[in-house]
Amino acid sequence: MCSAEMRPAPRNLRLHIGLFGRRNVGKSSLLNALTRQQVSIVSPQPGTTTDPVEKPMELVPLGPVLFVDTAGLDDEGTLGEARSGRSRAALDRVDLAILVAERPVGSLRDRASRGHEGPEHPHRGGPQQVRPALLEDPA
Ligand SMILES: Nc1nc2c(ncn2[C@@H]2O[C@H](COP(=O)(O)OP(=O)(O)OP(=O)(O)O)[C@@H](O)[C@H]2O)c(=O)[nH]1
Ligand SMILES: [Mg+2]
Repeated sequence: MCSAEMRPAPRNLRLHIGLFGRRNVGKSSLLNALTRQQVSIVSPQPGTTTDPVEKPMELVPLGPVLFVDTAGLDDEGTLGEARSGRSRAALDRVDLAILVAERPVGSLRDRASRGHEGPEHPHRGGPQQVRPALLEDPA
């Protein structure tokens, strides 16, 4: 039998952290990197995430959190507007919103690191390493 200390924190006691942004900017990839799990489906197809995806985690040193991955705020059409409406509703609910955005193509940093050649990825400055430092074991 679990002691009281072993029970997961109730949902309403967790810090709710939402990931928001346009379609295909890497919201789900960031969630998977932060949790080091395949929580959300990632694909090059814009509009892959539809309903909000929730993942409870113990985040050092914050404690119990609930990550919320969302559909793109720029989704279009009847279904797309329903999806982005759910994202906006999630934006109203969360305690902390992380805006995920693309690095502008041709930024000074890209140009410096690529010898003024264009980026390999049409929308981004190339692969970037996401370091989930907060999830590291305290040492
Ligand atoms: N080059 C590069 N590609 C990335 C990066 N992050 C994500 N991707 C790629 O971008 C595409 C979209 O990634 P997702 O994580 O599904 O993006 P999303 O914002 O969740 O997309 P939707 O759910 O459609 O709104 C995938 O092909 C990823 O592999 C990055 O930092 N650099
Ligand atoms: Mg997604």
